[in-house]
Amino acid sequence: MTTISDAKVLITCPGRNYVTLKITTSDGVTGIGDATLNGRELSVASYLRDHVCPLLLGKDPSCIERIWQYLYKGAYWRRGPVTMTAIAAVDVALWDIKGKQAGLPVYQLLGGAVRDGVTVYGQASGEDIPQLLDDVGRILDRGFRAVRAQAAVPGVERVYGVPDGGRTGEQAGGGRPSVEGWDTGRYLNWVPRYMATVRQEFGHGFHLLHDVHHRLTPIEAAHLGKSLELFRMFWIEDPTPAEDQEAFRLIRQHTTTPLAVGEVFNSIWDCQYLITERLIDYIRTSVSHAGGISHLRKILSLAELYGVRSGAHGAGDLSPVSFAAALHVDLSVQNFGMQEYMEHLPPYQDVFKTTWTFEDGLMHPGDAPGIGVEYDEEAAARFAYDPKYLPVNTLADGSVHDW
Ligand code: CS2
Ligand code: MG
Repeated sequence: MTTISDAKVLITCPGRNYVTLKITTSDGVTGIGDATLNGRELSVASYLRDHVCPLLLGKDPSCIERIWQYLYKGAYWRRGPVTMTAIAAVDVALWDIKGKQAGLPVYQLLGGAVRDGVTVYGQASGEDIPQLLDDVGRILDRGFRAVRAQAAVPGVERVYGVPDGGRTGEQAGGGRPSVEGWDTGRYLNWVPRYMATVRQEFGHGFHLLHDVHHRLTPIEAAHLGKSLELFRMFWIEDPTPAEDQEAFRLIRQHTTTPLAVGEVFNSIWDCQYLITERLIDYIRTSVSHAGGISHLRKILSLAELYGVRSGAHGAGDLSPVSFAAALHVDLSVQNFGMQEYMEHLPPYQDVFKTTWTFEDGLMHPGDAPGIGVEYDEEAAARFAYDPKYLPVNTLADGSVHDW
């Protein structure tokens, strides 16, 4: 019988930190999974290295669901971002191995493609409205059919989604977490103004999205949703901190702007209420933070019953392995909605050799057996781990606010 003969954790920082699990079988097949949890990378690395890798040795790599249940139920302590990211890394590495053994891309093992390609949204931002408009134009010129728009808010020093120094998607920094400010009133006044100019300038022939990043109260989110209705948003994302799930009922009673949530969720139990009560339109859990391909498929099957579509998180702090895995899932589920594409920063491609393609706004994971990403360990060794934190948000009185 083929068994797992090695499982090791690889950490590298080609521009940003990525943790990768590499599993090797007794007949020499390797598979990789993303274990990156931005700003808390070493806890997942230790969870895997100290507690999971030793348990994998000698197991049959073909039993993906059985190993998943062994790690989930066997730990006794359940859920949480660290545990579920670690389990996800094992799951994706095992799907990668299964694909390579079968000589098939993973999406074929998941039932095959239900669409030609995966619609992804590009990221547009600006320090002011003219800059934002330029950026939206640039994204549309590249062929994207969907754009997320985020602009700086006059009077607020730094705002989520507007990169400092032009490194789109890079938010973590060295030393102690940087402190950003927040002002809900200014934000609520400003967003409809810039969305109006985006629609005036570019029309309605593309999907427009926006990430609120958990910053509003339910009634403020309801107000934002109403004020954006004319601009027909594809979604507003994370309008409120989603620990309070009943809040979405209030938002929904007031607005027809579609709601997306879930990037900080890590299990089907976090999604169940919002889905079954039909309080959201898109569920944004990711492969790498929600238990891997096996668990995400269960979440999406539940969502399909209730007309909720997928919208997987695809920030640059999820490694190319995670992004490729998401493309395989997106291609194979009926209730796909939209995939985020934040584009990884160079020199990531020194380490991660990918096979995905982007054409006319659609992505495809490629037809290489497995996930379609190879990891260059020699190159990875050149980029040492670099501790970084996400920013913290404070209000004018110094109290901490959701970032
Ligand atoms: C996000 C992320 O992509 C998104 O929608 O909200 O940028 C998020 O802030 C990061 O993944 C945090 O590490
Ligand atoms: Mg987000």
